[in-house]
Amino acid sequence: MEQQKRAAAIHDISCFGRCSLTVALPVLSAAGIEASVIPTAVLSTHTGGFSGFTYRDLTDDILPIVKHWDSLKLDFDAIYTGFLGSFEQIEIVMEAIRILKGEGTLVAVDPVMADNGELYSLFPKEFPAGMRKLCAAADIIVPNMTEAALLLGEDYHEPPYSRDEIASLLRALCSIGPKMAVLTGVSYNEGRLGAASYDSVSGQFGYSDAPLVDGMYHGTGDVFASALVAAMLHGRSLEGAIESAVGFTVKSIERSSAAGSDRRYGVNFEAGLGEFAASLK
Ligand code: PXL
Repeated sequence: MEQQKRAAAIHDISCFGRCSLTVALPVLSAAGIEASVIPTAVLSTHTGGFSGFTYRDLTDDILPIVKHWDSLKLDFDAIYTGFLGSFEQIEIVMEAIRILKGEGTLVAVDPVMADNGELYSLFPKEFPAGMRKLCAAADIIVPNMTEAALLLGEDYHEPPYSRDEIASLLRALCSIGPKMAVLTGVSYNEGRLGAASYDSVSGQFGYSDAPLVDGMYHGTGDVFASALVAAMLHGRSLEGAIESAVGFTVKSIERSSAAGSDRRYGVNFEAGLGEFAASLK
């Protein structure tokens, strides 16, 4: 019997609007991975399109949780970080990684901070420089095109992109420190959207895409990155993992689009969990 994998997911809890931990936990669990959590903040909803949301910052809780886990000598096959609740949490999460990372732990950092060319208004302008340091401590990072531009101090532009441009962005992202980089929101042709990957150790590039479903649904970056981490913990190659994550994400978007759901509520990934889990066996 193969040993069950264990992951620590470090994200906020947005109580309504599927994203961050309300996505990461079910995706990891459905994939048979034991999921532990460190919540970075608790919000009544995510910040994308709702007004009046509550916000409880959990910065002071993170290291006590980590230190208690350390005293229990817990080990993790993956540490997967996403939305952080404050600028100070960047250093704190780096410390958490130093404490919890063991030999063979996959450290996946989704530098959640921006979209559509804009830094989230919640974050100070120093945030991307801080996030760059956290990315340096990762094995794999999963920025969208806006986050990649901010991490590299480059200008963002709308798609389409050229293959050369994406290849040079991926190389530059790996030169920050991670062995692997995955870029989301990559479109080479109008009407298609996907993700591109680069493994700086093997030198291999990958790309997977699908027909674009019109409009932007909230939480899709978290659906994608959670599925990517799950697939990698199941031993998929980086290219295999992006293909699996793109498929899972696109089908989730298609379901919500067909149902005419509110884009702020996130996507119906739940109906695809069984198929996703079976595909990893
Ligand atoms: O899906 C990214 C995300 C996570 N958590 C919170 C957010 C966002 C994006 O807006 O607001 C609280």
